[in-house]
Amino acid sequence: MNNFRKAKALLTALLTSAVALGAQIPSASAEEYVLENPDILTLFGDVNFDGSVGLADAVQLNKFLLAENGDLGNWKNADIAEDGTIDVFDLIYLRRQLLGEKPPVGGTLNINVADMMTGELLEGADITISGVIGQSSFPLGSFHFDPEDEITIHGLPTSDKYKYVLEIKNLPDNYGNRFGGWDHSLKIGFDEDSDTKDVTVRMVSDETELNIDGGCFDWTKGNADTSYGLFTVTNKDGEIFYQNIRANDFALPDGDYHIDLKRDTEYPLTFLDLDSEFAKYLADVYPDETFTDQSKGIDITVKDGKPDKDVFFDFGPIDNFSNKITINCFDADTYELVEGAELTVIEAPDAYAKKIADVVTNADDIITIDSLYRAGDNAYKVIVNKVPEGYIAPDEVTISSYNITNATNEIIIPLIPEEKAEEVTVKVHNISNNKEVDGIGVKIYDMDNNLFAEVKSGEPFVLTDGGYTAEIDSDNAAEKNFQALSLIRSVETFDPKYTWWTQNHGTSMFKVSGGIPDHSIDLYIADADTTAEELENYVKELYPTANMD
Ligand SMILES: [Ca+2]
Ligand SMILES: [Ca+2]
Repeated sequence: MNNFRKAKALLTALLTSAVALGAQIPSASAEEYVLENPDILTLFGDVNFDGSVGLADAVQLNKFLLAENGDLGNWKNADIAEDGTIDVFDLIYLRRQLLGEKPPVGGTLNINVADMMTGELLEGADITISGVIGQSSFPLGSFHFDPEDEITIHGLPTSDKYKYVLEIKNLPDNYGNRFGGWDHSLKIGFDEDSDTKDVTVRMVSDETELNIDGGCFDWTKGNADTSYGLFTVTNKDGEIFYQNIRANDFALPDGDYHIDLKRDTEYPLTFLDLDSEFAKYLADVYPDETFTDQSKGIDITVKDGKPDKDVFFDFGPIDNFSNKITINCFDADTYELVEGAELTVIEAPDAYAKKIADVVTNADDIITIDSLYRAGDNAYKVIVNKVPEGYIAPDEVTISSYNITNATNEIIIPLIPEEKAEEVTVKVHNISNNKEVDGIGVKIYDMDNNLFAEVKSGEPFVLTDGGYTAEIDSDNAAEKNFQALSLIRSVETFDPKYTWWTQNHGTSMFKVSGGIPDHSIDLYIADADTTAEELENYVKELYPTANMD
């Protein structure tokens, strides 16, 4: 039991997780792991369990049979005739095999390394090969690929319990960068009816044009995403061209291919089901798109370097999932619902901008709109067409939602009684001379970071209650030969002790409550040619307690 050679265990788990992350497989050292259960067939004839079959194996088997040495490195490997006992017939076969009189028992793996596009065999790759059974793995050796002499391994178990992992350790010249699109490994097994497996590792050179557009398409958000899964690409004979490539653009030579997608996302999404409610919704909002059943993958033909279609897998929400929005339109002073505000709800205002409802608010209920399928940034916009007399309201409110999860997204429209409203003015100061500069573009963002309004410094405007960030439009400032500065003061105390300052992005946070801002909104610029040293002096002069860290 003590002379069992060390082997790797748990490599399967390691490979799986690394592949899922699209990460480079670490070069697992065979010495790091010990195969706890040695009663696993790894290589027919490898009696002493050193990873290869040779004369030493016959010697050890002979000693065992003569009872000179009671140990076998791996008795399963020694049972070449596969009859459950170790006897002289196993030794006879092994001897004849070593003399070339008998073919090796078990399967044969032939490995080539070739360019993806030309099929030309490549020199310079080192490949480490491991066998995997269950959660354990065992090394079969490292090989340098030579185009004159493909890598061949005999004596392998061929049952479907056994898989073989090829890890590419060194890359041929000019195949360094693109190989990152690969998973750095291939996991293969023998076909049921054959004890020979030919594998070509196909590599994409740095210069290869990625001629296939691919990815996943999230139709709830209307955008492509590469993080939702991994492609497996095979040709019509089942040969692997890519085993686990991040769903993105890739390269293929002319031919017929099948592409499957392995889901690799935590998002509550599913492949588009053509019979779902969501599919009917898509047909309505994207009338020019055609959708096909992709549940069994996508077939493409590449001819003259061009595919007959793109490879995008369509995703939608899980069946019976949708979102709803509620619209809460209330008096900012009394918090009571306001009757008679006229609103229009627009879906996907930045994309297909579909009007989904015209509503008039009432004093009894919050408005609810359900069965909504749009997610992402600015999924919905409510345009405030008209409010009862005496109220000031925002022109529109947008809402973003993360995913379609039967969530309720609340749209809040506070109406400010005119007599309660105080006008808000953003002041922009030139720190070089401490004078206010009017007419500088300022963007007002709400707490969800949606652009709420664009104003000019010095010009009064009205804001509904809520938290906001005012930010200098730095392009506009630059056009006027200024640079925007950030002077962030302690938010908790609003003490005029500025904690740090930086160039390029002048921002200030403030809150509006009952139509009244909680503090004056001051932003800072400097003349464009002001040096960093000058700036520091200006800040120290104005604010001696400023912390420059
Ligand atoms: Ca051996
Ligand atoms: Ca036997």
